[in-house]
Amino acid sequence: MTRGRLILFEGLDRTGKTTQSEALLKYLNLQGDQSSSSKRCELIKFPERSTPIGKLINNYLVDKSFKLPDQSIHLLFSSNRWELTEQIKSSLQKGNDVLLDRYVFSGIAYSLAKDTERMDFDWCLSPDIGLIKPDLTIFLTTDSDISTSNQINNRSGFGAERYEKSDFQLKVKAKFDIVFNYFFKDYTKSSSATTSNMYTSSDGITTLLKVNVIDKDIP
Ligand code: 2DT
Repeated sequence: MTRGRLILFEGLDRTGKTTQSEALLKYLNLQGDQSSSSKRCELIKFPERSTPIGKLINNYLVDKSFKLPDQSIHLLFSSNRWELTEQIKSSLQKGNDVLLDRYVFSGIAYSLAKDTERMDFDWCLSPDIGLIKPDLTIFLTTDSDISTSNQINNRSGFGAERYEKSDFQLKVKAKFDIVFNYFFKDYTKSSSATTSNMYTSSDGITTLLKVNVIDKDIP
């Protein structure tokens, strides 16, 4: 049996990762039904908040008075990915496709954006070393010409959780560039917006889609 595909949606908050991954999930599952195979596609959203570690992460995100060192929360996010690794592998081995909403790249970009002393790129990557690598990564971002701060900020519900502040999001955007330049050979070339890789959602936010096959392995 051929192994299923691991497809990752990455990006800043409110750029449509959840909308797009759910749409693809629906599409792939409909296709599965038509081909009378028993293959199913599943979607895993990181952080996966229902696990023991996920519950801790959720507390940290929703309760801004919940204090944890930056290093500890970084390791918890990575640990949460490890918690799900056997499940992901077993689904792929059954031939099922697995879609991910955030993964290693969010882990590195959000932690780097905190500018914590001695938490550099290598430090941030190291707990994720050995995780299964995605076959395809779809990165959703806002075009650099767009004033992301106001657009993202005006989206409904934005601001309720930790990290949902426009100045922090701008820092994360810059760190995602560093992360993607490291992992994807053609990242810079694919970064300019054309009508074919942009879409505008119902609330008028323009998102830029960058589709990349990972170049360097997560070591
Ligand atoms: P959602 O809004 O997508 O639920 O994410 N985050 C996520 C990290 O800082 N490190 C990670 O490894 C992951 C997966 C991004 C909640 C927040 O958690 C951040 C936003």
